[in-house]
Amino acid sequence: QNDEAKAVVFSVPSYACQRRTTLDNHNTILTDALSLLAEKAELSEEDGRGVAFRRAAAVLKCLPQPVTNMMQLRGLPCLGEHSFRVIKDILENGTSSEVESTQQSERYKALKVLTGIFGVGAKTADRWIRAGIHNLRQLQTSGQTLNQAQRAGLQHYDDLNLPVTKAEADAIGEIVEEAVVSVLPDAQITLIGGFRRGKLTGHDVDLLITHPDEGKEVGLMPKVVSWLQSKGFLLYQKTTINSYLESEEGPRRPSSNMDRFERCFSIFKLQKKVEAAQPETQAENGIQHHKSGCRLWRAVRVDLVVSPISQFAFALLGWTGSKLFERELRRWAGHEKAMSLGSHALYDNRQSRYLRATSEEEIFAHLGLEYIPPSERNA
Ligand code: 8DG
Ligand code: MN
Ligand code: MN
Repeated sequence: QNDEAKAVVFSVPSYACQRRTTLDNHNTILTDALSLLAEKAELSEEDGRGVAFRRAAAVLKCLPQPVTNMMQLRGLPCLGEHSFRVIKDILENGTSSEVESTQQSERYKALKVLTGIFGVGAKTADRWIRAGIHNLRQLQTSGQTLNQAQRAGLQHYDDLNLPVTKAEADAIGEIVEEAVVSVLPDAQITLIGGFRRGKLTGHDVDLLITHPDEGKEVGLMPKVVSWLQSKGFLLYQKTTINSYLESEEGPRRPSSNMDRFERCFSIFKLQKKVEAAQPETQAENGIQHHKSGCRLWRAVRVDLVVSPISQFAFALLGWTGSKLFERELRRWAGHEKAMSLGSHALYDNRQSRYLRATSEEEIFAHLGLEYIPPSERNA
């Protein structure tokens, strides 16, 4: 057939960690649709279905050109019947009826608004919806009790749903660096998460802290948090202390996704860069107002993690993402290599021992994978 002869056929390995996925996505119309269906599944706690759509979207993200013909999908991995149907719908009609009806559904809209509150997951949102709560106004007048995270999330709702820019991430990085170095000189901080993969915006700022001397990093997080708090940089924080070293049995096989680092989930108060053209004015009541009437700061979600240097490479790899890339790395390790990969260590089940690594390159080598740099982990 003529169509078939013209169609470019792609060849793609089946694990996302075997592929190079840059931010240069040639199939955003298709991947946005599949990602929305993945999100709908995740919000409905259908995780298996969610992963299936994420995997399908990831395959299309790494293709070198736009898909124009269903024939081009022959031989591609991870595309199930459902994903095929969605793609076909878009190629033939320019839009997917399932995506359209999802976007118009009251339940989906409510789930999006409510889980857009920091500290609110799918379970809580579902409970509220069943209580007739579909928006923020209804939540505020409902008398539902909110925990501290959710109260902060509601208070800073607009700011936290505004993308964080790279410039803002760098500004936060400098503040955290000042805090860290003032309580522990020679400590090192690294920007991780989406910004390390080259994204220009993100939903938060992720930072990894370590120290070249093993053990020096113990107890660092509470000190950093106190410093930040004393300078008024924190609108909210929740710190969890490392239980990995403290566990009585000593280091064990890392359980897939569990994290035992010192961590801090926080909301920063970030001073905005004031444009020279808009000088501050002094109002009669003595309160400083900005000429334009807008606030001089914004709230930003920040995740801090502290790792001992011996686990740094694993933490770096585990926190750089993307989430699907991480999931696929662990699946590859388990299914193809009989190894357990976590953000602390890599365990070889056949040799019954941990495999050491001081760089991400070494971890990929242990796993028998070609090295994929952060900018190509955007699966
Ligand atoms: P974004 O913020 O721009 O939306 O994207 P991102 O930076 O890729 O996403 P993220 O939600 O900030 O997550 C960054 C990485 O951190 C991602 O690979 C997943 C990983 N991560 C968590 N929570 C945990 C956790 O509890 N343990 C471990 N090991 N990793 C985690 O988000
Ligand atoms: Mn992030
Ligand atoms: Mn994060």
